[in-house]
Amino acid sequence: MSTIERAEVLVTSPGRNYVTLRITTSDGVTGLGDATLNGRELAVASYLRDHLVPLLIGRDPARIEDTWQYLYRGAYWRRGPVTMTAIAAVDTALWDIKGKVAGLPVYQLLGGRARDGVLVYSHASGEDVPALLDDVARFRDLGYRAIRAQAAVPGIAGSYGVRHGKVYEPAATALPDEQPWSTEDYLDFAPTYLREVRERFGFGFHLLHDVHHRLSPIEAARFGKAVEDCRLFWMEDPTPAENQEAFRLIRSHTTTPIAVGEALSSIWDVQHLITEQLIDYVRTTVVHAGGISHLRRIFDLAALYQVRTGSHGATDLSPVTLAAAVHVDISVPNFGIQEYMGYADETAEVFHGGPTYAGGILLPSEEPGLGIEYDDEAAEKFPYDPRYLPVARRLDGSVHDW
Ligand code: GCO
Ligand code: MG
Repeated sequence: MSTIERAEVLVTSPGRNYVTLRITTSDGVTGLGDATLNGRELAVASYLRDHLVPLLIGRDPARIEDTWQYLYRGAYWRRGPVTMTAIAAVDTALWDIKGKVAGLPVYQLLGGRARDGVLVYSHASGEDVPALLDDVARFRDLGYRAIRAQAAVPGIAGSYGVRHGKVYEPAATALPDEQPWSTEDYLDFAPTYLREVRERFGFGFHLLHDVHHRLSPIEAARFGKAVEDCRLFWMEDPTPAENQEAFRLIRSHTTTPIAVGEALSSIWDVQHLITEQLIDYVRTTVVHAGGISHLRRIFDLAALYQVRTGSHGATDLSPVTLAAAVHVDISVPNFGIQEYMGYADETAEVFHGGPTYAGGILLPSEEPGLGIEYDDEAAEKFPYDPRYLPVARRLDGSVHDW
């Protein structure tokens, strides 16, 4: 029997910080799993290195579900982003190994293609409305069929979602940047630019918007109503989702579809959102929600309630997660859309391969396993670089949800 012989935790910063788990079997097969938790990277690296790696050595790499249950139940302490990200890395690496051993891409192990390709959305943004409109035009020219639109709120420095340079990167400072926030100004402004996007470009593509947890339930209801004529694909994270009940109130006021889940890490965190049909899209993904095995479980639950998938795919999720997500996306019946922002040029020096983009669609690699390789030599050029996400403060100085 093949056994797990080695498990290495690899930390590198090619454009941004990534934590990767590489498992090697006694037969010399390797598998990769992403373990990146933005701004808390080393907590997961330690969880893996100090607590999970010793448990993996000598185990049968083929027993993915058993290993998942062993690590989850065996921890005694349940859920939480650090635990679920660490377990996700192990699970993903074992799926990669299983694919390589079988000589099949992972999506074939998950049941094969349920569709021809994976619809993606990317991020258009601007410091003002003309800049946003130019950026939307650019993504239309690149063939995107779905585009997220965010513009800086006038007078609010560092508004969420605005790209500076080639890639959007909010974790940009060695200590958290404190950024101002005004709900009143946002609520007055955001619907106007979303409408301008529709007026200029029409309705022949999907338009998305991320509220990024900033509103109260009744404010979110007002926002959703205000943008109904823009026919958004979704409004994302209108309120912080710890309060699952809040979405009932939002829902009772608006038909704007709701997407939630990028900051949630288990099926229990999204249980009521799904079973009470309080959302339309569940945004959990491989790296933060327990890996391919657990994500499939969430998506199957969602399918029962006509909730579709819309996995998180920001740049702080490594190319290993993107590759794994696309294998899942192409194989599940209730796929909705996949976020895809692209990566910094340096990232491709470390992570080779992965899905290919054409005309608004991603296709999974046809290589056995996930189809991603890690370049140790290149990784060494990019040492860990501590970065934090910003913190938001209301204009009266109190802390808000960033
Ligand atoms: C998104 C997300 C990201 C998060 C980031 C936090 O929809 O892409 O909201 O931009 O802010 O992943 O680390
Ligand atoms: Mg988001």
